[in-house]
Amino acid sequence: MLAHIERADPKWQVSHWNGLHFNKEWGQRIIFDRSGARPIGMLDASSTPLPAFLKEIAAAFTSGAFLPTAAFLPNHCNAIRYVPAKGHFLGPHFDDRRLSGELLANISLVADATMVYEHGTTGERVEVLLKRGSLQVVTGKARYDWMHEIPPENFAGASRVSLTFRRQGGEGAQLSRGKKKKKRRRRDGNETAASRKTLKP
Ligand SMILES: O=C(O)CCC(=O)C(=O)O
Repeated sequence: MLAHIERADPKWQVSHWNGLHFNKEWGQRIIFDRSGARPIGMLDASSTPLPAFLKEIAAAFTSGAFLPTAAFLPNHCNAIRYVPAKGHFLGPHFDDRRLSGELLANISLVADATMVYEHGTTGERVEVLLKRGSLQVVTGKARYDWMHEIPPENFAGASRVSLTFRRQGGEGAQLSRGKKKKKRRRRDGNETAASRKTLKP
């Protein structure tokens, strides 16, 4: 799996979106405009639709054995490579409900890490150990009411790679949500704690 991720285009890019790390992504892209958010087609012709190795991975957890992912049809995936020595981390965020549906499926590779969930209203914090090789499924309240983050000190190894599958646009994504609050939303496709408070689940 790792070799596929490394080899597949596009190349890793330094990302400052929700923290600092390397990122690459495949599949359906969404942009925001005056009408909210809408699909604008694929990220780039060479890497989309989802490469075969990602479809194979998704098929493994959407084949029926793993509920609630049985009906999940991901059309977008991003990989993140964290190198703690470079100060990498995942900043606290909600995945933007205008972009993707309720279900997020996330695979941890190379090393364990501890993700911290923080309730958007109460500030309650819960730690979730993401074991190397594990699949995390985020849905319901965990998806909409709790931010998630991985602080720099929460990586157990010298590097960690994750794959996150989503259904961008289409059913489930609430494309017109937050339209009136546009100025308080980030253009890069995620919700901050402040902007999240302006939305209802
Ligand atoms: O690295 C992870 O496990 C989570 C990644 C994530 O939350 C994201 O890509 O939005």
